[in-house]
Amino acid sequence: MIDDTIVAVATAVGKSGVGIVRVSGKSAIHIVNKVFRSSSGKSLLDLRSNTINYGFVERENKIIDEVLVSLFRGPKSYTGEDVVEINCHGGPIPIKLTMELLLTFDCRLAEPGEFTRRAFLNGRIDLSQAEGIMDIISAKTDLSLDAATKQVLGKLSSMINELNESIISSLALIEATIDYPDEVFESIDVDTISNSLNDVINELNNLLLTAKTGKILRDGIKTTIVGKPNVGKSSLLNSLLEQQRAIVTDIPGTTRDILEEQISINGVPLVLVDTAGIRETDDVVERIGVERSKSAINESNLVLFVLDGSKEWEEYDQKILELIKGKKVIILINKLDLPQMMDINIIANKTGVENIINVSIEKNINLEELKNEIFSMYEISDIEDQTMNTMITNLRHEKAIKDAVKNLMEAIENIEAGMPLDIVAIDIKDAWENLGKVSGSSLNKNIVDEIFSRFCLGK
Ligand SMILES: Nc1nc2c(ncn2[C@@H]2O[C@H](COP(=O)(O)OP(=O)(O)OP(=O)(O)O)[C@@H](O)[C@H]2O)c(=O)[nH]1
Ligand SMILES: [Mg+2]
Repeated sequence: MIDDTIVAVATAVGKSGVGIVRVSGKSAIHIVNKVFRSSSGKSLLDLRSNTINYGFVERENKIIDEVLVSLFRGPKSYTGEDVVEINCHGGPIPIKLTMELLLTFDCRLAEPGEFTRRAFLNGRIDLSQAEGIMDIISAKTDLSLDAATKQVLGKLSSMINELNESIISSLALIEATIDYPDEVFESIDVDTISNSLNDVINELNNLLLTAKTGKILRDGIKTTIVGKPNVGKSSLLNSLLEQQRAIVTDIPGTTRDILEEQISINGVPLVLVDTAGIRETDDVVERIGVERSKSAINESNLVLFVLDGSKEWEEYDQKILELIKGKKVIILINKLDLPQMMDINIIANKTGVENIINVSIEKNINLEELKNEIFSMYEISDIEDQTMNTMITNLRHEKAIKDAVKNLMEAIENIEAGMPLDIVAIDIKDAWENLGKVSGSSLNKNIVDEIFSRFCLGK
């Protein structure tokens, strides 16, 4: 039973139209009532649920801020408890003073994700819905948002719950046979059970097929731009971003540190990383930049290797090629507007890379082809169609479902091999438990705590 009251700022820090202080728990209404004077003269305790009330936050009869207070009485609230939201003016000082004042009463600062954790513990939402809420907040594109919203609306949960129901039915049949071997269930129908489990496996496998695209939508494709100094890496970042974000000059070694920006290509999020040109250098700052470029390569899903087509392939191009071995790579032979010293076929032979495009970043030649290449590489051309269906976007869900499929396959194998039914029952129970991890029903407290600790403050 949760019996303390929590408070946090629910909006981002900085200047804005409004800043919201959120209070949830048994004493939420009582506490806010002590600091809020409504213009109607009514006590917050007497006001109806789901109302917005105009008034003032006051400390010892002195006005701190003019506010709107939203009142939600539990259980029909975000957390399932009494929730009060104070809409202050969005400056840091009114919010800070209101927070300080509230904390002089019987409440404490919320931990990250604690409001949503309470919603989960009070049965308002399950874990996958809670994770979906976080994904909505950090959605990178409209399509990512779409997938997250579906998760919050419980599409994944209800599908998983249905499959778990079916697993339970099979388990019940087996358990009955174990408990009452001489009764009606004397001869268990092996085919019925394995068919039913097979249906569940098929559905889960279909769901697993969506995981690759789902993860791309949620996390984005981390794309690192590498190459020697002066080949046009920062120009590429600027061109894809359609803004002059990175400094571009004709001096080799312009970019010293890595620069990260996000773009959307037809709804697919790309996390673009511009790096310092890789070469041997005595300059300490540049050397650190080069080291950072190398670790950015390791962390990326896709590498865009930029070459200067107006120059010949040389030692540093070769060295970079070795650094990006094993990565998904697209080579861009840049500066197509200048006389060319590189031949696309020779570069293909030299590097073994299949995806090579001649471009001029400055003159915007063939950059559309680069986008198409990324699309076909990740098989995401039909991404909008895919998002119509229920998707898995979360690694944790993917693992739980994969484990459940494994358990069910073992169960079928054992049942068909005529193994004792109590052994089969163990596999089926494991499958049920693994699927339950998606909604959080079968997770222990530590794991749940760990998941919510990754949420942001005030949510
Ligand atoms: N002719 C021509 N010049 C280009 C093209 N793309 C970039 N450049 C020029 O190449 C020079 C280097 O461009 P940057 O984008 O700064 O190169 P970089 O790879 O980021 O260089 P470092 O940050 O030093 O590693 C600039 O003078 C650009 O204007 C192109 O397509 N054609
Ligand atoms: Mg640069």
